[in-house]
Amino acid sequence: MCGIIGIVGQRDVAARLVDGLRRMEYRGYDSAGICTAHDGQLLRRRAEGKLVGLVNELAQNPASGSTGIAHTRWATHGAPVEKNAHPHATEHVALVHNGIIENFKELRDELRADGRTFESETDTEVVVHLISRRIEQGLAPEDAVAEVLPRLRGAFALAIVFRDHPDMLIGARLGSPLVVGYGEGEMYLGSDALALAPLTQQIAYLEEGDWVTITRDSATIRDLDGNTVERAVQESGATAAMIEKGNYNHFMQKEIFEQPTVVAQTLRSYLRPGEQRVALPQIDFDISSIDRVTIVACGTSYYAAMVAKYWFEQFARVPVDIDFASEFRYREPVLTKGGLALFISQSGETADTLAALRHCREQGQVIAAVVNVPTSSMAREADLLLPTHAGPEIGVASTKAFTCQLAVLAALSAHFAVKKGLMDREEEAEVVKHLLEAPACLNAALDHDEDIAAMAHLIAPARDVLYLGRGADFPLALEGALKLKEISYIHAEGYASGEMKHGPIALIDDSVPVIVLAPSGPLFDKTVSNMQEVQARGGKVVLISDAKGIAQAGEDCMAVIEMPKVHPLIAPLVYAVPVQLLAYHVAVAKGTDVDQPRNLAKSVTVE
Ligand code: HGA
Repeated sequence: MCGIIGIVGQRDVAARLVDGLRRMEYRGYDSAGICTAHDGQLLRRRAEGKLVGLVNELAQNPASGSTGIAHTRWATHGAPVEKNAHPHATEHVALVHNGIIENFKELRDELRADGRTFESETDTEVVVHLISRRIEQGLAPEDAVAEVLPRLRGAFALAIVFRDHPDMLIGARLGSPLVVGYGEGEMYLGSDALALAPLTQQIAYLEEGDWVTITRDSATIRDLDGNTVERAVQESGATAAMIEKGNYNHFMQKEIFEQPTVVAQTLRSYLRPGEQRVALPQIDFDISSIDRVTIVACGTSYYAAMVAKYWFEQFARVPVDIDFASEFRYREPVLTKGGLALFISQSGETADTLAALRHCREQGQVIAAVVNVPTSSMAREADLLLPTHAGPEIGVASTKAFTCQLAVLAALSAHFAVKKGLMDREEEAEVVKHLLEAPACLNAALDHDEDIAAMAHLIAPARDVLYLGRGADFPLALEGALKLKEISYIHAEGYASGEMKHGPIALIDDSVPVIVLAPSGPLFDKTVSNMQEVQARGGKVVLISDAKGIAQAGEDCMAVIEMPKVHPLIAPLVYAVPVQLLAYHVAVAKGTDVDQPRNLAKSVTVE
């Protein structure tokens, strides 16, 4: 959320700053802005709404200057209007911010009492005034920043430009991500390596509390205590091509179709097909001694956690608690020493999940992280890093990250069971066999894209939609409902199918489509009974099942979507495809902005 970029360059930087914002627009699109230092002035250009507004503004009012900062915003404090757009500036200083300054009210009162006036409703603007006040009193930029940073509570990544020092920028991070990019006679700051991909591959990841001064040819990094520190410069491997749509209409569509490839890619790191074994990265703790697992996540990752609970308990017979990260820390969870705390996050930067991770670390938990960005904060802070290899996910609605998370979690639960002596070689070989079938089954599910597109018009006019599932497919019902809400703005709910009669069935009438996820298998008959209870009350059902299930129960349905016959272990991966495609095609039918849905942004770096 909120994307930041800064360049100390050799020539005008405005075009490259905007280009960087384009690669980060998925992080927020409430407004965009840039500020350059040029000829003894700060040149600031901002526009409300998507990046195109800023592009138009710059066409009218170009901004020269070889040093500058830029921002794409997801508003937390203050409406998404131009006056709240970053950069925020005084005559001397301008800055961009990702995060929330929690004590901004008391700082603002102090600054107002000192005669300073505010232009915006943001929390961010206090930071620019605090720094500017010290600069106006004669402090050098670094001294001013060093004095102000300890006064800020909350989370921030900052990039700061100074009118009278046009050859430098200062960056700082606490809680929100920031990287330093090393170029040829140029230096960069960015929210992530992808933002800097066409500029440089040489990246240093700032640690919590670090702040940095960059010039054209140097980066001086200091830690919280002001000591100069070294942070390793690494090859990022990020390329601009990773974030292109190719022949697809939307990133979300591209990412749905990438799933067979990226799930196979992910499984390659967790399975040894030749030996029919599950193989995890080196674990330097005794996994068999873990007697309790706590999984913490948000959004789609939380639904992956719900599926994992079924697997962990079924295979490894270990009790699993799952929590929304935003609730976890505040309910005083009981964590017995030596338990495993597992965090799931696409970006590895999700603020609530990261805070929960640190809380668990303090409580003596062993920390594991399933993340898609192996250089992220969670990846760096975990004892056991379990990366997904989904590649950059740009569509705001998560798709391929989810199925890759499931692939990792299935392998982890089997590994756990093997280590606990609860899964023998034969059973392990079976798990490996079924997981290896997943990419082909995902492909077979994708073959139904056109059928799903053709029936999307049945759902598009609905005001409410229900999704039902049982067992490990129940979380898929929740995920299906979330996908539909996120991108088509149709109200949707997921329920465990057996729960319908305890309340939600009261909602049923012929205007509420009910999507039933029911692979044939041990739970099929029970789910079909719940489906018939819906139909008996005039409910219109879309049945997602395999050929056998459809033959048995598809007759009175409004529509059916046929999936390949799959083993129950991989059903949650495969059934993710039709719910993703259904949400996608309904959104397209409704004409909403699939990749940049209203009010949302990716990589949720604020609490
Ligand atoms: N609090 C600032 C920055 C918001 C942000 O980082 N969102 O992810 C604002 O509201 O402008």
